[in-house]
Amino acid sequence: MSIFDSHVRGESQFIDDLPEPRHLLHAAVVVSPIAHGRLLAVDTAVALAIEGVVRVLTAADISGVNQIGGIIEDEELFAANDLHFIGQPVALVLAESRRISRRGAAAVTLEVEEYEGVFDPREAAAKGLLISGSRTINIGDVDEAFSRCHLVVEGCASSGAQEHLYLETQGAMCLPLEGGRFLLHSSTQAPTVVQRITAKVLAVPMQSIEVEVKRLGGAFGGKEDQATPWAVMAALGAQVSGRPVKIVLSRHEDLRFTGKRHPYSSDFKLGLDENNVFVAYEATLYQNSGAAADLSTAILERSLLHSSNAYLIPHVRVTGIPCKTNLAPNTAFRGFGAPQAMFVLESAISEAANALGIDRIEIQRNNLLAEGDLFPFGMVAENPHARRSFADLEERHDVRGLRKEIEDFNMAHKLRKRGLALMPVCFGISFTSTFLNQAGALVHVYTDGSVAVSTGAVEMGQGVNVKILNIAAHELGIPADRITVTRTSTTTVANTSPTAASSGADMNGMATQMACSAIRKRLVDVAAEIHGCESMAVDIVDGVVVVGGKRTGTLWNDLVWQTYFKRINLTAQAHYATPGIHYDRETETGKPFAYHVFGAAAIEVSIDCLRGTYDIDRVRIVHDGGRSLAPSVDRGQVEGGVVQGLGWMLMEEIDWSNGRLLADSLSTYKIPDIHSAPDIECVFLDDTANPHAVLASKAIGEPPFMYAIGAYFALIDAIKAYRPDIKVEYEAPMTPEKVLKLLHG
Ligand code: LUZ
Ligand code: MOS
Repeated sequence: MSIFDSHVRGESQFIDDLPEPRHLLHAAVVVSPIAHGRLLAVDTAVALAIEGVVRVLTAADISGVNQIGGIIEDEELFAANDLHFIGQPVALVLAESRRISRRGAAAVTLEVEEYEGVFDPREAAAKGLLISGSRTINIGDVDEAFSRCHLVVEGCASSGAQEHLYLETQGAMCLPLEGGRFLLHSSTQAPTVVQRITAKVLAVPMQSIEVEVKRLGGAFGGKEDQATPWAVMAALGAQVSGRPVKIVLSRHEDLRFTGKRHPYSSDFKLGLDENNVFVAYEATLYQNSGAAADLSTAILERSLLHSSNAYLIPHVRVTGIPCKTNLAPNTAFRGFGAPQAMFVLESAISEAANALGIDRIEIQRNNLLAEGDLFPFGMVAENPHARRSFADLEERHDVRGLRKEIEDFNMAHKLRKRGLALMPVCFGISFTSTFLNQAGALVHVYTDGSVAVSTGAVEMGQGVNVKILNIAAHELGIPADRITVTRTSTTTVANTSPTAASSGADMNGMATQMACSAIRKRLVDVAAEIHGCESMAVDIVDGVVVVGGKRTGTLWNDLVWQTYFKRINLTAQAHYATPGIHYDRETETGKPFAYHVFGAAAIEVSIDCLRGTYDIDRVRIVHDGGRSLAPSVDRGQVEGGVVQGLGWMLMEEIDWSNGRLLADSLSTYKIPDIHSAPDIECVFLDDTANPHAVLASKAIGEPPFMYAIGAYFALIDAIKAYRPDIKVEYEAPMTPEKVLKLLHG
């Protein structure tokens, strides 16, 4: 039995599947039609005349503050005066049915004055349009170091946006309760954020808002911050109307209204010595943040902290600039700024390899982190498996032999060329905002021996509940089928961090283990009393009390009942705060991460030189996964992460025309499907028990995404086999159209 069985049977409920309460109102959003300008008037008369339209809410209906910005207070729930992007919410239509609410929204007319918009991050930076100040991490003496380099290469690299395309679109349903309280079902990764912002907008205390999350139909970062506005709107509608309100975005709305992965445009300069060892690296990252901060500053911080990836570079200066443009605020997406920064360095490595006329792999292998090396922010690399995973990968798949085989193939074939690239990954685990690294769990053992575990973690298909279940079963010594992991609720576990930063199982799992351990201790003491022995001699294995290594006749259920009978607490709450992490934003130094995840991938591609089409033939990975809490879940995360990364690097092209999203439906926006999912094989390094996470495990969610960066460079490798002297602009995604232009342009 897996907790995903209900998915297969179609029984899993998402927001739009919840039973609809009586008197439910449906809400639809009215948005800005222009990218930049002023809102002069909102005319709701025609909409209100439609039968079934109940109310139209605007900024004027907000009893608290019209402000939903989390890190920086720069984002209104409903635009009051100024319009900053196409798709920015202006009003909310409440109606008796979803269809009528949409008709009502279409009937609201906005009178606007349009201004020129800014869409390019470099243009925004030149005009001083920033979300907040730029930041620079710095180690060594970069200027001096460049002056003594054997080779210095410079260039630009840019990577595009990416749509999250979670299967379940954004949505929420709010039920007004008695006493001015609200029950808010939200498809969010961050129930506490939704609770806090809703309370602020509604001008009620947080205790009056109960946010409940059963599961999400995918999120990928897209519901870390951007599930909030819709939840707040549903709650505001419930507060104003006194009726339950549901809002669920259509796919088309979701694509147009919500932010994406941040596009970055960057300058790089990389210096090497005569042994091809990195000496100095300088980069400026222009982040296209969109029209409001959202999580952009945190994402930029993670970019800076991953700008040297798995490499040792002694002299580094990297500056990140969060540029304010008239696009929907861009937001968290698996990798959280790290992929963008890693792409820049890999582009620089490519330039260096070109200049030297050698394989990129020679440079990569030469510069991987070793024990005790320093990251540019002063953290010491501890147990870095960068060299080991890279070497293991090269050996296991005979990369030298493979290179030769590819060269032979390319000599023998004129119109089909193969390419190869390797990609090492080093990803820091912990929220870069240290205070977010805390989690909670509440565990109840009931008198029939069944167990309910609640944590702050949100299940979004990543399998965190399976892991928590396994941890509880392990700690209590009972079969997993005696345990259930309940919904996530701000009433059972309070003040939670978003389920994000790959840390959901690490932190909530640790809290679960602590709570289970406390209950187990009480049970063991009772068992010792029953059997007249020391607690030390007692164990619980497979639901049976074991004394001195021998199974007794006392079963888990008896033990639980006897413990209850003795009036001993069968509930425990625990709080976990990741120890030993800190970061100083003044000096840009510290130990922001509990540990790093390492690994390496080899990606093989082949291109059709007449058409520009290509195949990803093979992805081979060696991944440092610690001791897995759920091996099939981890394998799934690696495979899914790689395929999602391939989408970003290769095929998902997002463009805007004057701020209007061009590919705004699934007929024009294409993500990898089963046919474009390559043959992926992942070997997990053994004996890499991690001392910094629960049961020696390692976080899995985000790191594999970045292996896919190798595919971009494998394609360049293949293109160069056809046109050796081609000058490449490092602009991702590498669509077949771009490949064709490079081959024949
Ligand atoms: N979210 C966040 C994240 O708020 N802080 C982080 O450091 C982070 N990292 C990865 C993904 N989401
Ligand atoms: Mo995130 S990108 O919500 O872990």
